[in-house]
Amino acid sequence: MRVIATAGHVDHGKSTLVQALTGTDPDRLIEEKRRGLTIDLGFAHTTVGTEGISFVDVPGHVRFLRNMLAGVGGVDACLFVVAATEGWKPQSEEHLRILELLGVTNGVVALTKVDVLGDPELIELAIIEVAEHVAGTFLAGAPIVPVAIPAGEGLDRLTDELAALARTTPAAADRGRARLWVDRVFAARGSGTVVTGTLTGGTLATGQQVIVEPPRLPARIRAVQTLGETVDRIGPGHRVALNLVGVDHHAVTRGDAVVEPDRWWPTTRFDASLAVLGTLTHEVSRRGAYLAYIGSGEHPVRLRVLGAEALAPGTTGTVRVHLQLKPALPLLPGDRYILRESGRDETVGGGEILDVDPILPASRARPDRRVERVVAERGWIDADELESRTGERREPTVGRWISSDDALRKTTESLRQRLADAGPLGLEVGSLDERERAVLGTFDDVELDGGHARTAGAEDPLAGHPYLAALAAGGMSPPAPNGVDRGELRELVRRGLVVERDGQWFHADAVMAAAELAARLLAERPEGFTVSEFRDAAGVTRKHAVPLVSELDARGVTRRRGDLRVAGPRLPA
Ligand SMILES: Nc1nc2c(ncn2[C@@H]2O[C@H](COP(=O)(O)OP(=O)(O)O)[C@@H](O)[C@H]2O)c(=O)[nH]1
Ligand SMILES: [Mg+2]
Repeated sequence: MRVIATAGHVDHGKSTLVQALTGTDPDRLIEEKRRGLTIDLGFAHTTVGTEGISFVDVPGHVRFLRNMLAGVGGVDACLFVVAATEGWKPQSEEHLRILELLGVTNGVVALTKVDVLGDPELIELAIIEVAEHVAGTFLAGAPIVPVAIPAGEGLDRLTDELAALARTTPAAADRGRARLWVDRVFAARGSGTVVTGTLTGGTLATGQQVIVEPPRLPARIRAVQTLGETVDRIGPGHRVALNLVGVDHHAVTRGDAVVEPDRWWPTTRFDASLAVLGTLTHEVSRRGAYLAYIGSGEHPVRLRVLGAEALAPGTTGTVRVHLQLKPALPLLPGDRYILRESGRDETVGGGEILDVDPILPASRARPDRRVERVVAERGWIDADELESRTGERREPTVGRWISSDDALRKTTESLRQRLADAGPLGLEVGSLDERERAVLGTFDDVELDGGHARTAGAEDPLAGHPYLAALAAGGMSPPAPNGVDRGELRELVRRGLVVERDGQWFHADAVMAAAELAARLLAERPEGFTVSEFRDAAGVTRKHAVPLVSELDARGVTRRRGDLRVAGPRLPA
């Protein structure tokens, strides 16, 4: 299956040709039939040889160019129509430029109305003229097939050429990321909202949850149709109608997109390349009322030329595009757009979207399509975030993060430095951000202990802590921890080297000595001892005797009975 758009000046025979090839009149509106003029997009399909072709028939009249633009996004190839009687006309030129800017690379040309022209020599001349106009474009060398539609002349050959076109045009790419730019919305009797479009990028299936952007409306696909048939699922490169549950048809408009939830990063501004048409008679700068045609939509935009003030006709540069009405569009690098100037009503050029989430100020932005640039500008980016912004999945560098080499090196170096500078306790892991923690996890010489990270094998600096020595020397009347780092003190307590009770700090050995003293006292007086008796026996003041005795109670060495301490279950023998 290939989706092929018609193109060419008004009245040159596009719709008549589609009808002749498919048997379906693409002009479906009453007004179109009355005026004999295509206003909006028309659709028809046929099979040539073994290949299915869906035609998107576009209006040729300049007044309906926006409808033409809504139809040509996502098509695989074009059927370019030029009437032999009139030859190359303004919208022949404009449509060709637009298709080229949109990245269409394949097509055939039909030279219509050769029956009116009659003279074979004039027909030859008309073919040569068309060949000259398409020289240097993607249509250079494409077959130019003379046809006389009323008599059916040339239609067999055109059909053969279309079959060859369908065979040689690459199938629409499947990136596992479906997007359907909506070109029609209507309410189907009894079944809610139906949207149609050319499906690109991936597969959609019945029952699937989707989201309509930019209104950001969740919906479920109740039914999928293509070529008038109901199917369970449909891949890229097809004309598709989706029956959506959960959205009102008034809430969806042409230009919206149906996408899978959570996979996109809808944006209201982007950086893009801009190729300015050589036929333009003036430079392109930020001054001007511009319209950007993206997907099937038309959006007023503000423009900032990057790295220069203006772009001359025939040159290509980069621009930052701000969507003025702030619709957040689900875009990806590689998407094409067309830029028109609404004041002058002229096509200015077009290009490729390069960055859907530009983070550098316009003065410094140098966008291109490289994923590495997106990573480098940020240093660190979550793998899912990177995918939503580039459409590409990259293996995380550490944890769920992808980092530039530079950012990883800087983080590694600073972590190493901080570990070295951390002092006896080690580096507090809680003080690190998520990325630093992920990098720390890759150091295999680092051990984690009580929320601190220390280089393994390094001698335990707390063992020789000066306060420990002072406490040991003080015995049961130790010095207060004046000037001792609170974190270090906490760590000494946590490791059981120091005991804290009621605001007093003791060496663990002093508590052991107190327990032995209690055992001796109780051997003498099994009925119990008072705090004062303990104080006198230990040769300390009340300040230390009270917390020591409470520590013994807490440990079960002693038990309190009135004013006395009696033997507890853990009294040393
Ligand atoms: N005699 C003759 N008339 C043609 C031919 N192709 C198109 N026409 C007529 O040209 C007019 C415009 O055709 P239409 O398909 O509406 O042009 P479009 O605007 O390009 O879609 C119609 O009246 C057609 O019948 C042709 O090959 N020979
Ligand atoms: Mg038409």
